Amino acid sequence: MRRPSSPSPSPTTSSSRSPSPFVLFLLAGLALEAETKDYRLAGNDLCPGASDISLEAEARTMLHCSLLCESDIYCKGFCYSSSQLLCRISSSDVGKAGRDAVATPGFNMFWTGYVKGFRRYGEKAYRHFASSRTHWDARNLCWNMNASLAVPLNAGENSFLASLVNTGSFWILADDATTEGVWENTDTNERLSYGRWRAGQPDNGGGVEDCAELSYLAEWNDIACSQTRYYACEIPVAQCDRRRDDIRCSYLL
Ligand SMILES: [Ca+2]
Ligand SMILES: [Ca+2]
Repeated sequence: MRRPSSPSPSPTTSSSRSPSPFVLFLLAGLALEAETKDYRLAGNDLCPGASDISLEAEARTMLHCSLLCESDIYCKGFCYSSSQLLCRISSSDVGKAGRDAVATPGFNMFWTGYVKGFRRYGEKAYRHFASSRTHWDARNLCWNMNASLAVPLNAGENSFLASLVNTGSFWILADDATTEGVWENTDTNERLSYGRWRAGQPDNGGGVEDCAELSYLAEWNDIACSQTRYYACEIPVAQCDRRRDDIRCSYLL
């Protein structure tokens, strides 16, 4: 399974005005409401092009529009008109930086992915999300942040990731769905050379356990990919370039 598209890391500034205090208030509320997505004004008088709109619906407020986006796991952004009370949802990457967006008077465009709170370890930074998802959906939510589901490649990374939680377990980017018993990075299909399995694992329980979880004890176990777990995303810090206004730099604590 491959990543469907390569997100662009360096947005241009198409936004000429700052969000109003009212919008900032709404965004602060959203940050509390939604653990996994937050939204940032990406441009005034802009919308993604018609072919990038997956849903148009009436919405009484920008908050309502954002909640439509929140409830759609593939939503990457929306534009909203407070005069027409119209909400347009997009699941495409194009609007993230305002590039390829279309001048649309009266609409403000918002984009997801400006998530802070990643903690650096070595050349990567990680954040744990306390939101239960399937393995597939967890991967998508990380992609929406220009990140990927985290996978420890050595003992140091494994311990650091596990230290993000005090209890339970969460998804990591590892599966043996292609060839039973051969554990791969789910995005790249590259075979993983590291794995710290709990004693007796992986056991492919019931013949259906093809995705890996990492416990707070820093041990791996295989479970069915359709189960829901919390998850952690990672970004490669080495690629974050502050001189180019790379949004991934803004994720770091
Ligand atoms: Ca298996
Ligand atoms: Ca198992």
